[in-house]
Amino acid sequence: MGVNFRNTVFFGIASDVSSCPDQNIPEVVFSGKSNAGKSSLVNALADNKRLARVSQTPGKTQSVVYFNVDRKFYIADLPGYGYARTSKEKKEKFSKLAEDYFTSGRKIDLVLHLMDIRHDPSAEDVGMLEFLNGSGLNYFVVFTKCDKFSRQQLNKRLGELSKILDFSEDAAVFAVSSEKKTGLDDLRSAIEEHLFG
Ligand SMILES: Nc1nc2c(ncn2[C@@H]2O[C@H](COP(=O)(O)OP(=O)(O)OP(=O)(O)O)[C@@H](O)[C@H]2O)c(=O)[nH]1
Ligand SMILES: [Mg+2]
Repeated sequence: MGVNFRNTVFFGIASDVSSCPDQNIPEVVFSGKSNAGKSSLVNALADNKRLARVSQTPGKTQSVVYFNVDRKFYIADLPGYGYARTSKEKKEKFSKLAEDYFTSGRKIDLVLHLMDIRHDPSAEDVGMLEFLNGSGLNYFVVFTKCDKFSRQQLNKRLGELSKILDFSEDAAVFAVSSEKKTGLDDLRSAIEEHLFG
């Protein structure tokens, strides 16, 4: 089919599940803790730094942000959990939106669960993977910010993480750097293969 990831455009935002767009094409959901690098990965995959808002301030993405990739599928960039700039109320709202997303009955073709490779997975990450394992949803585990490690450190770290985390046996695991643009081709191909292969 040949997905041109460079042809990715902003599609819209939704601040609750009922205002999410109609699903006429497949959907790939990016989930993970605030600051994990979700928005950066959207930009890196599309090779366009101006697409999704990235910030030093965690909690930037407060709604579901949709991107249309080459008119072939949507990326839904979920609000990161575990952080709120403002108030407790807002924090609960953000995480509720992320939670609701998976139980709303919306058709999700693939979940990319992102985790910063430098940090040990949070309780939410562990919970999310448990949920994914039991949900029947297809997911990829994506470790981000791998530029912080040498190749050797990276392999060691991946070994450690696979002991800490309960990946489903056929879950695909990727190691990427949005900054150094490594691991992106593998991830693009795997997404395309999963959706259209
Ligand atoms: N070194 C390095 N830093 C990265 C990488 N990807 C993202 N970052 C940094 O991590 C921070 C958070 O990135 P975002 O992409 O905004 O993270 P997010 O998951 O979208 O965060 P929320 O929108 O708060 O949920 C920013 O300061 C990025 O520059 C990477 O591959 N390498
Ligand atoms: Mg973001």
